[in-house]
Amino acid sequence: MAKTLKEKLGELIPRLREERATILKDFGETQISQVSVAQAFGGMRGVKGMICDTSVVEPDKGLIIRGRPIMELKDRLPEEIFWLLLTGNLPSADELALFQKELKAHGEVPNYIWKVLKAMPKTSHPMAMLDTAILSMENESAFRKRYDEGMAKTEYWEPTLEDAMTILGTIHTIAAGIYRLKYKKGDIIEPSKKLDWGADYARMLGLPPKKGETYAMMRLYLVLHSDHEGGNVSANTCHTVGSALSDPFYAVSAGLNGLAGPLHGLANQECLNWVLQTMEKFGGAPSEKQIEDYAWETLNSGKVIPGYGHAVLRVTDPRFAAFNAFGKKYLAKDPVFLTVDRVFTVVPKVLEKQGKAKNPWPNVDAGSGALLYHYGIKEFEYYTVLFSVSRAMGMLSQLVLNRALGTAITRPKSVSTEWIKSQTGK
Ligand code: HAX
Repeated sequence: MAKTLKEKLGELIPRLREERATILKDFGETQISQVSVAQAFGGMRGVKGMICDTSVVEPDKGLIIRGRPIMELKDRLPEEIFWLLLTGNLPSADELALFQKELKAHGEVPNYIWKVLKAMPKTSHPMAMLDTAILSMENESAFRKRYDEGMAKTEYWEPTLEDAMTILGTIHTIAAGIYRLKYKKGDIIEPSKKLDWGADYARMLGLPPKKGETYAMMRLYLVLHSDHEGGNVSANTCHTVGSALSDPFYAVSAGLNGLAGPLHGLANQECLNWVLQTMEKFGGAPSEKQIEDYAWETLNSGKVIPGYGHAVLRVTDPRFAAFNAFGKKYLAKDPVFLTVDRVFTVVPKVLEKQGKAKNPWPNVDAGSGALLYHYGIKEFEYYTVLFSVSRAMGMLSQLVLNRALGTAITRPKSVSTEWIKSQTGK
């Protein structure tokens, strides 16, 4: 008989705890990283100081989830990815069906969430709306209730998983509701009993299915954005807040607040904006020369070119490549997609010539917007909400594992500039 995710984790967690105890006992004093003054001033880039088992990002390969390069996973369902992130294996067909059923059973959005959202200013950013909704839903937290009743540390992961199911079961419905409220698209659409998570999100947004293409695009989008190891702003913030035993509603809402920054998740809204600006300036899909001129204009005015560069990656992001391949298959003649594709030919050369960015290649945000735009989501300030629905899987799987392994409260040591000067003799 198929096992539930909780049963699977219940079998796995004792082994993980044992492994961690052995590593700490045998290698606890082994050095794995050093920190330079530049790293201390520079966002701790490259400092190895935390554990994340759900995925790794290799500078020359990109995202690898549990040993599988993201390109191998691009045709999977997001629900399979969540299971993989947590357990290290893909679910069987029966396990997947059971998990999807469970997720739907957690799918009711409390009515007060819609009231909170409707009370927000009409000009609120959709990310502020999503983060507020998730935070407001803290009222539902199983973790908080169990903690208040008094639970053993070894049980922390169980209500964390329960909260994760509640967040994942509802976040796509909330996100779709925000879209329809904010952009006056009509009544909020109720979740379906039949469709999978990704397809249902597309349906609740009110997008025409276009023979299932829209559903396929949404599944791909949700798979590609699901996780990006533990040190990025949203994952790291969620981890830090969760490490204080704040429940998943607090932690995920906090992580999403980080995702709302233009150097992180908001880059996708900035990115399509930049592409549309070039199109507006040149009256349609611009030529390579026109894109080159506009890229220099952007750089010379002291701005970054959104969608390019990365703190870790040093090659074209495979997630960009996956979006680009989808675009070439289904919307090759779309002028916005054509422009994105042309920007890809031109901008890396411009950034290389400028010589500042360590990575001149596109990241995930450079490619996703053209697809969303094509399938009818024209309000690009909404794009980070789509990213958030997906990234909730990564943040939540990391949270559950950290509670299972009893990861300590985050507390790195900061030093003062005076201390740095005293160490360097200046
Ligand atoms: N355009 C212009 N300049 C860029 C650049 C770009 N796309 N990418 C990097 N640079 C510049 C940096 O601003 C920095 O300049 P200063 O020395 O004047 O400060 C210099 O090149 C070195 O930066 P880096 O070491 O290559 O990059 P960082 O690790 O500091 O930053 C960023 C990584 C992703 C924030 C950066 O590449 C950037 O701002 N890119 C554009 C915004 C973007 O696409 N963000 C999304 C990233 C993916 C993500 O997290 N999505 O959620």
